[in-house]
Amino acid sequence: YRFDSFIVRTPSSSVVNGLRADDRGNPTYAGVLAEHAAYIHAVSRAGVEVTVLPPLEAFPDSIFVEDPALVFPEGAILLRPGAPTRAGETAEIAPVLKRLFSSVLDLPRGYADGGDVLTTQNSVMIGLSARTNREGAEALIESLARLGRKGEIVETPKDVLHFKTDCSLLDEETVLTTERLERSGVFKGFRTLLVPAGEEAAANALRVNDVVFVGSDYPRTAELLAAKGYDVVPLRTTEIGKIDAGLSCMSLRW
Ligand code: CIR
Repeated sequence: YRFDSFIVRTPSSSVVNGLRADDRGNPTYAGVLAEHAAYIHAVSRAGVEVTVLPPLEAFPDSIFVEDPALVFPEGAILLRPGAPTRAGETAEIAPVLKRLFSSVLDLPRGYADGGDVLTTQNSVMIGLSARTNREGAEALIESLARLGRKGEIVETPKDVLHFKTDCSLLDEETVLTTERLERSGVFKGFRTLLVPAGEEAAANALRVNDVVFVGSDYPRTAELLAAKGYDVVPLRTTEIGKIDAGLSCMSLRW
């Protein structure tokens, strides 16, 4: 959760057509732009340098740069997003990563979305989901090994978009998660904090250096984290939430 650098991508006007499981109406373009701008401002204040990539009209979900790649201080891995409309995002981010990282690997087969990947100190958890299949997860373990990282395959709760939709790392020992994911037992060895019932979407929080960003629609989660001693900063995710996104999705971090 200690980061120096972020990559984000400016939303294109096509973002209003982003993928979603349940249609609660399109987000507004102005609203997404405002949430994105506030995110850049807030993470910059948390002490990271932000590279802002240009919008891509052809890819409505390309604002969610977390999904087509994985980054570590020691190198990057280009992924193969599981949604057909997002597959082309990898080729768009590849040249940027090749400029910034000396080692950039390709996922050789299968499908994997970065939203399914939780990096902790000792391992990289890869959640199987509708976007990440076993073939992709196994291939990713091989790529991670080439970067000196250990990968492990875990399950994402049914009907949850991504593994990280339901969890985020608060510090080396602590994970914020939902009751349904914690029940699966994946976080053995971690201290877990559960988001209050009704605030499941708050589990996709984002720890950056000394602060924890939490969706501003989830006051009870913010209160819980503040009571545990975290420095909580609320960020609006109302519009991006309509296309199933949270705070981690909008950046690549290392
Ligand atoms: C999608 O369905 O792919 C986008 N509408 C949302 C992606 C959110 N990304 C993430 O959780 N890493």
